[in-house]
Amino acid sequence: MSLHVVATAGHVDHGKSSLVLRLTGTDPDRFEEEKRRGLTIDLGYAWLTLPSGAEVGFVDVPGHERFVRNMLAGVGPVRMVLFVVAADEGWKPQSEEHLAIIDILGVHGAIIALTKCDLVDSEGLQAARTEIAEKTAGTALEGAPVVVCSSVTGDGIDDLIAQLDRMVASAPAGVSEVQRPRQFIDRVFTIKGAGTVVTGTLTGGSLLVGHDVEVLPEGVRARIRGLQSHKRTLEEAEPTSRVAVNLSGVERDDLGRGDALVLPGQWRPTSVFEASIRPVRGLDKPLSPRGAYKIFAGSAERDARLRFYGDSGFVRVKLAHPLVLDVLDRFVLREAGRGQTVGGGVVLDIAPPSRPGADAPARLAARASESRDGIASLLVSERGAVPDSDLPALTGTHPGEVGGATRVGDWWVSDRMLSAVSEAVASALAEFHTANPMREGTDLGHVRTLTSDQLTRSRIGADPALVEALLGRLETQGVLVRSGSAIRLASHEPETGNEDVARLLAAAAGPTPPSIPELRGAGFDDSLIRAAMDSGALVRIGPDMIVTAELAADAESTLRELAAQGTPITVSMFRERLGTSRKYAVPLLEHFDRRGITRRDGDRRILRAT
Ligand SMILES: Nc1nc2c(ncn2[C@@H]2O[C@H](COP(=O)(O)OP(=O)(O)OP(=O)(O)O)[C@@H](O)[C@H]2O)c(=O)[nH]1
Ligand SMILES: [Mg+2]
Repeated sequence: MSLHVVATAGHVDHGKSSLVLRLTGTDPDRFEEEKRRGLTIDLGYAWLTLPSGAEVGFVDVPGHERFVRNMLAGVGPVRMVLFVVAADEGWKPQSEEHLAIIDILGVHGAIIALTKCDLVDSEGLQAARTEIAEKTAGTALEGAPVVVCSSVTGDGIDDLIAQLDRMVASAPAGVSEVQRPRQFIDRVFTIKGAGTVVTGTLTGGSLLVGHDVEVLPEGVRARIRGLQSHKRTLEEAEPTSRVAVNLSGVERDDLGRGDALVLPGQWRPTSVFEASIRPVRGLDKPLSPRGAYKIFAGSAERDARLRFYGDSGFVRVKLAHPLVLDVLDRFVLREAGRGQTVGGGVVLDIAPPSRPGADAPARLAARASESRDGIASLLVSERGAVPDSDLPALTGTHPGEVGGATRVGDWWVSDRMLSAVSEAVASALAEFHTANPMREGTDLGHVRTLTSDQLTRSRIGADPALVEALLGRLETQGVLVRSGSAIRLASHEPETGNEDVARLLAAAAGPTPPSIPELRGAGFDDSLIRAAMDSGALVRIGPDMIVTAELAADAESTLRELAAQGTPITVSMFRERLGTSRKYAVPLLEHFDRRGITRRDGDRRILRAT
C-alpha cells in the first residue's frame, strides 16, 4: 500500500482545518480551546484513503503567527504540502511566511487550495489566482496546481482529491538507500494499559514490532510493543507515514517533541554542524553573525549560534542542545528576538572538524555539489580514514565501495593517506637499515609508533586496530617483512658479518654463557649482539642475559622430557638435567613462562597445552 503524509500551510483562518475536515471527516482541531476559539493552536491529524487506494495522513498546522513553531514542527519532517489561500482575503503575512518556510524546506509535491470560493465572485477569484501566481513565482510552489474549492459547499473537493492522488503518485519513495528509519516525535502520551505512545512522521526506513529502538538525543532505550498507522494495528510501519508507536521500557516524561526515534547505532546526535545557508526572500537586512537564532529541523527546535565562513554562504551552527540530523536535511532559521523567519539551509556535515580551517568553504562547496552517494567518498578524503560502521550516521549511506579509498580492516582509508603511511614507514625503515646494516630490522613497536604519529598528525586518532591493519596491508603487499619482534623492508638483506657472528656465537655457547656486558667487554659490539638477537641466533632471557638458540632449544626439550616422564619440573631438577646453574635455570624458566610454554604453580612448572 502506498502511504503518504501531507502538511497543510497558510494564513490564519483561511480554512486549512475545515478543508481537512471536509476531506477526511475528522476535525483536526482536537482541543476544546481550539474548537471554542475556531483557531488551530497545535498540530492536528487526520487521514484519507484516495480513490487510487493510496492513503494520505494529514498534519494540520496552525496559521496564527504566534504558533509558527508548531507549524514548523508539523511541516519539518513532511515533504508534501496542501497550501491554503482564502479567496476572499488573498495573500496575507503568514501566507508569505509559510511559503518562505516551505521554500527553504523544499517539497516533493504541492497543491494550492484556493478555498472559500463561495465568498467571492468570478472576478474576485481571478484576482486571487493572479496574486497567487505572482507570489509563488520563483519559489517551491511555482507551477503547483491551484484548485478552486469550498469546504462549505463542497465545490472543487473532488478535484482536490484527484490532485492529491496525482501528487502522491509522483512522490519519491520514502526509503533511503540504507534502511535507516527516523521518526521525529511530535506527540507523547500515555494510554491506560498500553503505556507510552509517541506519534510522528516516519521517514527513511521501516519500524517493526519487537524492534529495540533508541530515542535521541537522550539515548533512552526502549522496545516497540505496538504500531499503528491511521488507527490500524501493524506489525511493520513503512515510510513515509504517520505512525503511533507504543514503547515499553520508557516513561512519558523521558520523551518530548523534537526527539527522534531511531534504531540503535544508526544516528548520532550533533551539537555542531556545518551547512549552506540563505536568507528568505525580501529580508530587510542581512543575516547577522551575532544574532541569537532558533533552528527548526524535523519536529525539533533549538537555540543556536551561527559562525559565518565569510560570505561563502556556508556556516557553522552551534546548538544549545544536540539534534538528530542527517546530511542533506533542511532546516529553518528564525531570529530568537523578533521571532521572524529569516532564512534556512541544508545540513552538509553533522560531525565537522573541531576547527574549520581555511579550507572550510571549499570543503563545504564540494559537499554541496555532491549527491548523497558522493558524500562518503568526500568524507573519507577529508578525514583520511573513517570506520566503515560510521558511514551510515555520517553520510546516510553504507556503500560497498568508496571512491578514492580502500578498505583496510574495519576502516576506509583514503588513497592519499595510504601512500603517506607507506612512504613514512618505508623511508624510516630505509634510514634504519642504512644505519644498522647488520641488524635484521627495527623493533615492531617503533614502526607502530611511527604509523600512529602519522595518523595523529592527520587528526585521525591512532586506533591500534587501524595501525595493525595498515601494517598488515603493507606486509601482504610485500613491502614489509616481520620476523619475531623485528620488522624490515622486504628489500633489505641484513649483512651477516659471518666471521664476527661465528665468533660471537662461539663465545656465547655452552650452558653458562657470558652476560651481555661481558660480551661487550670481550670486544663484541652492540650492533653485532643486537643483530644476533634479531636473527634469533641469541635469545635474551633477562635484562643482561642471553643464551644461544641451541641452548634455548635444549632447555625446551628438557622441559618436555621431564613432563613426559611425569617428573615434577622444579628449578633444581631442570638445572640438573640441563647441566647449568641456578643463575641460568631461573631466568630460562621465566622466559618460558612469558612465552606461555610453562606456568608456575608453587615451586613447580606446569607445561601448558599447546
Ligand atoms: N464560507 C466559507 N467559510 C469557510 C470555508 N472554509 C472555512 N471557513 C470558515 O473560516 C473560518 C476558519 O476556518 P478554519 O478551517 O478554522 O481555518 P484555519 O486555516 O484552520 O485556521 P487556523 O488553523 O487558526 O490557522 C471558520 O469559521 C470556517 O467555518 C469555506 O470554504 N467557505
Ligand atoms: Mg486550523
